Amino acid sequence: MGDCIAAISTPPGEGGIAVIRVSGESAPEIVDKIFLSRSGKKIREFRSHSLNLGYIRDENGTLVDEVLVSRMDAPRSYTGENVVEINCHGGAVATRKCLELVINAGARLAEPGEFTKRAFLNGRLDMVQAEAVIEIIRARSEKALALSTRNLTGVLSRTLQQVEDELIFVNSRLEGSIDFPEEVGEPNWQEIEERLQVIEDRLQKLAAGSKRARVYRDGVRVVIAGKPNVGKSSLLNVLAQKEKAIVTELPGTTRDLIEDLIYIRGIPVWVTDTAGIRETQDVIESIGVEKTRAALAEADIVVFVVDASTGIQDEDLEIMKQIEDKRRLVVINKTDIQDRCLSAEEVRNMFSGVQTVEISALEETGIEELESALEELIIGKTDLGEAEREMEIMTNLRQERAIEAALEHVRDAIAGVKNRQPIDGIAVDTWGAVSWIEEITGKAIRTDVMERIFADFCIGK
Ligand SMILES: Nc1nc2c(ncn2[C@@H]2O[C@H](COP(=O)(O)OP(=O)(O)O)[C@@H](O)[C@H]2O)c(=O)[nH]1
Ligand SMILES: [Mg+2]
Repeated sequence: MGDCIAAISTPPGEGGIAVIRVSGESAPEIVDKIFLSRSGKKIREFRSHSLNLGYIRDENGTLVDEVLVSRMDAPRSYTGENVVEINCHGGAVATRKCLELVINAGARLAEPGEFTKRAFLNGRLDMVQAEAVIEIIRARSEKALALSTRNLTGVLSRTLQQVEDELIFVNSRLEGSIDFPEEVGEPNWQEIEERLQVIEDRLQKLAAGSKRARVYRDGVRVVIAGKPNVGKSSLLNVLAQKEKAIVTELPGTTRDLIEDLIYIRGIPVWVTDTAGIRETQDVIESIGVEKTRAALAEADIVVFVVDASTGIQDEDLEIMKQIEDKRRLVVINKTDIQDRCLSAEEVRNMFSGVQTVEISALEETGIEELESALEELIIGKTDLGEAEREMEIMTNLRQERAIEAALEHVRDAIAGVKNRQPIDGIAVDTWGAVSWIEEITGKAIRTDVMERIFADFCIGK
């Protein structure tokens, strides 16, 4: 540390503006070497957190770009160090040239994530917040973005802090009894157990909430299945709001898998339209049917489409058998046709109470209901209480594993208390839980883990 780093912090390519971020003790002096302000002032003389117009010039005094320069003094900056940001006109060549001049003036090119790493090391962000920065950059839906932003503001950190405080309190009771058996005596086992149970409950809710939140980041695979001509491709087109798949009145039109990313109530959903499953002599169609089987095996959720105008036929029964162990939903399509011969009740009776939704892909009715049913199938119940929503927190795999590990230690500790095991064994578990929590927040993170996390960032962040 200590040296001054620089990078282009805006995405590559042409844009309205590009920002070069320079961070380090000597950032103002370095940029001063190449900056000529309109007011004639040096950057050092600017007020902190103000914008100043001027020019970047090269070694020969030639002007490279007209820029706005801001200075943010330590510790009130992104990294917690002195930061100077140069807002260039977005041209790729001029921006690169400015960066080159900053480097020649004494800064070093930043590594991926190095700005955020410095923010962490300077205590501006904890590890959860630093990781939230990655998630925010990558968020693919508004809901995912909102959940990650909550982490940046410290919701997860605060929750973990409370759990840690509770654990440390329990520990102090246990250690007191270990270190001063004469004075302190036996711990109050009932109190310890109750407190541990509260901790278990919180961690448990956190684990469940983060699994739910993960769906918003990673999305799910939904496969539309059914016999030929029931309206699978029509349904995909309605969901995707575009003509993604070819629709004809000929059975066996769709032969290849057709996939699209759509958003259902903020959840990224990869929907796959498949070839209708049936016995066929057509070589191409039979390859399609094979692919369909493979897609079904990988699906998180299967939307099984049946045709209200034909009723349930042997082919439908066959398909239902193939998806028996899947999370699924039966969509009764073509309900616009007058002489329909299939009711939702019949379907439920036939398929042991499976959930049904009636739609018409042609007239686009029932689509709202279908989306609600899918949302519920994907994230479980949707009428969550305030407390459960609070626990809907974006975690990544590392954090999720650490929460699970902490939870396991707490459960072992509770079992230990119940079975009146030796105090020091129980204390080992409660300390174990603490150390997993500190691994998440970064208080006790290993250097190699930290390096790996920041390496995941892009340059300029
Ligand atoms: N009346 C009616 N016809 C539909 C509906 N959905 C699809 N179709 C028609 O059914 C035929 C087959 O549709 P398609 O989407 O290609 O079915 P797929 O083979 O399951 O993909 C086409 O002629 C569609 O226009 C619907 O809701 N109502
Ligand atoms: Mg089709």
